[in-house]
Amino acid sequence: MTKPDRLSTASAIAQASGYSAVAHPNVKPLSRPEHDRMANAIRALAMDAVERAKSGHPGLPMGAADIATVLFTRFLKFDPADPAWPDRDRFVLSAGHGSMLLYALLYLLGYERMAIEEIKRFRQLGSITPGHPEHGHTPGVETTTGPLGQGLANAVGMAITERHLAAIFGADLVDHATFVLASDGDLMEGVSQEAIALAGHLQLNKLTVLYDDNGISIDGATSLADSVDQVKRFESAGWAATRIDGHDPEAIARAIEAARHSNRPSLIACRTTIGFGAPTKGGTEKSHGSPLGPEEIAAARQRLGWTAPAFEIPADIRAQWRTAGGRNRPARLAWEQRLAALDPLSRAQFLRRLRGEIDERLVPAVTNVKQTLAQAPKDIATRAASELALDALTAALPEMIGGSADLTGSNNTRAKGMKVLKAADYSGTFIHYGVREHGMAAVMNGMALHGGVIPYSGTFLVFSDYCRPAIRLAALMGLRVIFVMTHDSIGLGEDGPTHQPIEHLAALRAIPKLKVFRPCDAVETVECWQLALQSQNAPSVLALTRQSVPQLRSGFDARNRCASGAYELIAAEGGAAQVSLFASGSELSTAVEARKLLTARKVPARVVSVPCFELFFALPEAERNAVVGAAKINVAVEAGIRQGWDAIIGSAGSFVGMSNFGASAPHKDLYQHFGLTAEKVAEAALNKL
Ligand SMILES: Cc1ncc(C[n+]2csc(CCOP(=O)(O)OP(=O)(O)O)c2C)c(N)n1
Repeated sequence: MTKPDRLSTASAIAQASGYSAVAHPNVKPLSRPEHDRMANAIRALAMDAVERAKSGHPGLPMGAADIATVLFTRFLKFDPADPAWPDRDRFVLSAGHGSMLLYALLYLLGYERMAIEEIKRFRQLGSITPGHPEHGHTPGVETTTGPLGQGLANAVGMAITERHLAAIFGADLVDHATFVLASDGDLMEGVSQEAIALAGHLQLNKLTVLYDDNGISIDGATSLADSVDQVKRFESAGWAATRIDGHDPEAIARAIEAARHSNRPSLIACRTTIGFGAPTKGGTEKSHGSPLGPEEIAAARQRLGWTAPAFEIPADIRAQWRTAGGRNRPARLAWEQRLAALDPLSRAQFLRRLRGEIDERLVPAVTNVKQTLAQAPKDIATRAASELALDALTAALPEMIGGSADLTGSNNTRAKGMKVLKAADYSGTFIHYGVREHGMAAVMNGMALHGGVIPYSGTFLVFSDYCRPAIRLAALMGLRVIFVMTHDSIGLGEDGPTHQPIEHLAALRAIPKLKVFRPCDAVETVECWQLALQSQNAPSVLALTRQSVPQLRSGFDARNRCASGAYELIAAEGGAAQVSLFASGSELSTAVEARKLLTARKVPARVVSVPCFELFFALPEAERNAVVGAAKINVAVEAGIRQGWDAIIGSAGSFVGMSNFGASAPHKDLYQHFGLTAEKVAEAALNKL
């Protein structure tokens, strides 16, 4: 489907309107021809890089070039000399497939590492220009985008964090905006609704979504599958929303200027032509995700009046882009002076938080809780133990921002004295995310990316499936986000099989880098919290019980025994162990009971607690072997599926667990019914003797 009307409307507006810039400090108004040439530099680089790579998405960069040019040359606050400047505005390209837009901008603006060679190596191994933008890989890229919708939700997390830190440290240090470029696909994804609703509710007025409203996706016109009025949709969620011609620089500037002064988050739906400038493929899905081809590129160059050879930017245009890139340097230097003038304590605290360094108060806080538990053991649910831990940890670490997807009382994630973060008071540290697990997880990624806070949240473990795309991205980006996931097995009881996790532990353990903790009692819960907080470059899940469990760790041990992922909890009695019993979480006590039965039968057995596979598998082989031990028989028990356990118990080991969905009943009946009992565990061992 072609959209010649849009193409010609845009060019007509372009020719007719003298470009009168909106007044803005630091910015010299551009003439319309100057603007066009700067935008065309983006278009040319996108066409050339995709062509050379023989893959990629030229349509979005070409269509959104005018929006990006206005935003980056006149509004966005950043300094290529310091891509990590904490008070920079954040720009999120939520439509990550349009990565060449971002790479072209970084090159043109003078980000040192984005040399033209990197543009030429678009999508090649070892380049900093991968197919979709990757945070931590390319300076200037704020977040990893590609799975549509995630970037928009990340941006909401960034905007929340900005408001929160401004409330804590003041506007002299924290005063920046967050901009998102989102596509049709971003807005079709469900996660966008969760994020938009939360942003509207929290009145995040420094958040602006620039919607690349080109009416085209991969299958063709979006009208094939969508008839949402996005402006009304955003308005109903509490946003200011407007529709403009996305090829009219003046209209773009006016809309951004209005957004800057809005008391609500802003949507600017920018009507654009995908592949703007490409004579036959522009306006159609043909320009979305494949090289345009030499002929179309030559014709597009002619149409755009672009005469420079591939990958070459005329010196005057380059100079204009570089001037735009350097224009915020005075603002950055002034910010650095304000930081230097701050009292030393506040400055140290601010910088420590931004570096993500855990305060030294963490370890004493953990030790304190462990000492209390040693003196007065507690047979409580691990979710309740987590609350105990959080009371101590959040008091010690003000950077912890908690929350729950409408299960606060069930997840026990709101610690004593935590104020709620809300539109009227952003200084709070607890977020009611509403029933929005996916949005919550993606928002937390944005918070961690922003820096200065450690986000954690709560939901039921079974709903980890609803968070999974964002958890995966947290792992891919190496972010410290912490997911408290309670009701971690059939042990939750009467809510039944819809709420009982079965395959979830295995599925989460399958995500590279993610640490899945399943502590067995109150002491392990505190230790796992410590490890999750110290895991600066990886996310963690804490799988916690609804039901009470006995405290198996008695006495005080200063070591964090969970740090090795698995350890011998109880040695064999009456000779060398013939049986090793392995378990995690609530099934540890089952293993301990089974050991008693075996010992009574004169079968020496040991019990190994396995709170975290990932940490265990990271141990050197000799240490792993020592923990696994040399008993003839290995038995593992976990109220989940077997998958993954063979790496510990071997394929000859026995597994007592679940192989099908659970049922609705009191939890003790379910453990009996599904055979998750000490008798069955002992029997599994005896059968092999
Ligand atoms: C979650 C997710 N689903 C599917 C895709 C594959 N995909 C990439 S772009 C796209 C849609 C393209 O349409 P639009 O968002 O309007 O981008 P444009 O065509 O304007 O570049 C799809 C389905 C994806 N990247 N993420």
